[in-house]
Amino acid sequence: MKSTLITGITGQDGSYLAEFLLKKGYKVYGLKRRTSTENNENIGHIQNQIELISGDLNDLPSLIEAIRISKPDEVYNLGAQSFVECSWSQPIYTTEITALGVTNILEAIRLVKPDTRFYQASSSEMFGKVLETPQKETTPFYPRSPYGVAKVYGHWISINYRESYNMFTSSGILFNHESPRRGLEFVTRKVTNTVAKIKLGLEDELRLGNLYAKRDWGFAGDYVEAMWLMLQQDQPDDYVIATGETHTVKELVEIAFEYVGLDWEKYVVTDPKFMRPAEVDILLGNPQKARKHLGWEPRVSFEELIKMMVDSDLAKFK
Ligand code: NAP
Ligand code: F7E
Repeated sequence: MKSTLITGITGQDGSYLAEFLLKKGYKVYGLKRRTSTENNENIGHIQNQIELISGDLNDLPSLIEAIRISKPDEVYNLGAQSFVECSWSQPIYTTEITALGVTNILEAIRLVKPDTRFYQASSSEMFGKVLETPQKETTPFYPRSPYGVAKVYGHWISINYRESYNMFTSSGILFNHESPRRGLEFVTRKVTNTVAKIKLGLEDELRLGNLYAKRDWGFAGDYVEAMWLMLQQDQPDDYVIATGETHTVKELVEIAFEYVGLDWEKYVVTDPKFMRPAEVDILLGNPQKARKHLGWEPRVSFEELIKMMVDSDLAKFK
């Protein structure tokens, strides 16, 4: 039985990946930081099948201990301060977890079990003020937020450990991926959650920032399979994971309101509070390499994704 350690197991991707690896027959360990109240909403349904280890990406001894306990064949480093907007209000903290945290977990692996295969959760936010469209593995990075800068560090330190120590480290440059388990502050879930509330008479407006930003949005359940595929290859490498389609925030809003039979223009209010100091205007990924080498394809379309999320939020409030 293969053993795996997932950092960020309580998050959106961590929970889908844990489910996926359990189905593949893995023994699944998850690193979980201490919180004052329970936040096991995403993993409650599989909690008796996984083993949680207390630790923090900012605390090297706890990571060393987690590697000792789990003796992993594969580590998936999904833990991060992942909300771009928050990275301006907490830039040092974001750097400590999202950038330096990667070195901490790589060091723990190098010291305890260097033959472990390692996945780093890199991000399309590294492309930022894009230097070419669509973006692919060779597109130069131009991050636009402290989060994006931290992810560039995490990406390069993973490559550096591959080249310095011959460790098996692969990075997935994942474009935005969403699901009913997405955090409520991210725009897709903010929209679907508020649309559900408006439909049920629990809310009367939706306040948003830039409606014209474009993103390449896919379904998180599809994307975790690509993470696993990267670690099953003969050689470590880096891959763009995306749908190859881009849509504006406005299109997302239109689909969600139309699905419940409401006119979005009656409810959406533009609020400067949600505008960013530096915006990423357009992201559009080219997933050719993943298609060719991993045989990976996204399955859920943009429209299906939004409808799935609206349905889930409606069911929750009903
Ligand atoms: P998420 O839902 O925000 O989950 C982040 C996870 O990291 C949570 O489990 C969180 O734990 C954990 N975490 C935060 N600080 C930590 C710390 N100091 N020590 C240990 N764990 C910590 O993010 P996601 O959407 O699942 O994304 C997974 C990874 O992919 C992240 O690295 C993200 O930056 C990256 N990524 C995401 C996307 C996307 O579109 N979703 C795209 C590209 C890359 P708590 O539950 O305790 O907060
Ligand atoms: O914003 C615009 C906002 O916060 C998307 C993370 O998973 O994907 C995610 O980062 C767009 C931006 O995601 C609101 O300005 C308008 O242009 O949902 P988001 P993100 O910043 O793209 C990448 C790939 C990651 O790696 C990150 O971890 O939507 N927008 N109005 C808004 N965004 C939010 N959050 N809230 C608004 O009210």
